[in-house]
Amino acid sequence: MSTTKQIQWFPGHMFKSLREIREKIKLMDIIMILLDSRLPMSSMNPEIMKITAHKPVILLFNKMDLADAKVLSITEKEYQEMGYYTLKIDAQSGKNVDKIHGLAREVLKDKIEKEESKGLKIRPFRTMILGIPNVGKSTLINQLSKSSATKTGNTPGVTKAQQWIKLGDSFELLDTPGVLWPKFTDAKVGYHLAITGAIKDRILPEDDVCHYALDFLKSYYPKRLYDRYGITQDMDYVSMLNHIGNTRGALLKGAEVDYDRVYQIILTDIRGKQLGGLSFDRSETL
Ligand SMILES: Nc1nc2c(ncn2[C@@H]2O[C@H](COP(=O)(O)OP(=O)(O)O)[C@@H](O)[C@H]2O)c(=O)[nH]1
Ligand SMILES: [Mg+2]
Repeated sequence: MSTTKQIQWFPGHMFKSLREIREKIKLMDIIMILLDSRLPMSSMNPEIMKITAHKPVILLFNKMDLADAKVLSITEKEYQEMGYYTLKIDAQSGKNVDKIHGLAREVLKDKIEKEESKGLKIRPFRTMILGIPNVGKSTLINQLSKSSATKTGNTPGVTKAQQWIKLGDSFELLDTPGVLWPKFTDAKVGYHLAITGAIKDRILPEDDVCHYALDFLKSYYPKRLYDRYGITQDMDYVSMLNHIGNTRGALLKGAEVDYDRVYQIILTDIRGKQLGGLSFDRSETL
């Protein structure tokens, strides 16, 4: 994948957002980087790893409910070995969101002890929530703001600095977009991003995306593919599409298969977990 293509896909506002992050980073107590659990490598922006190298960071593997738990745990360990604190979450249901503050306290333990020994009261941690488009930033922000035990008034520090948004009692969020572009290693990553909805459907031709998706499922999750659609191993791509179109009634007038609808069926099924938890980033595919 050429650099030109990459820049087309990830337009100016993402570069601007990175610049803003770089400028504001010194104000932060801790940084939250959201990764997509189905793509924990491709959803990590390479620049942000450098920018945050000397800051406390927690990696939140969001959409854990959509990933293949076994593969995810392996990748999580790899990140931990790199020195990252990690947590798997499902921001939509709220699963593990209540553990984020505890993890942040653990990461900031020394600083907290120092402040407490001076008799200082621990204030909410200042943070940024960063991640690629659609990874779940807004969903997490909503969950964290709900998680307040006591919805009391603002602390003076908050009202003074308008750009800080209070997230429950635990965090103050800097009002930056926090949108990063994903890591591109090769064309496969583009397909993974398209399948999971991180890049818009119209960027890559749906036909190619579905072709890739069915081949991928055939290699890594054959039983689930065959069970879901009644497909057999000997079917090639077009036969699979025809089979799905016919059995699902995705037909045009004259009983011709409506391929656009078949693509939608496949992508909607994958994204909606009809084929179970899937992991696209795996050492073999990167
Ligand atoms: N299944 C699942 N869906 C999620 C999760 N978190 C977010 N979503 C969905 O992912 C989509 C994008 O989320 P959003 O918060 O808008 O992403 P943002 O672009 O990073 O702000 C929405 O449809 C959310 O409902 C999660 O943990 N699990
Ligand atoms: Mg958002």
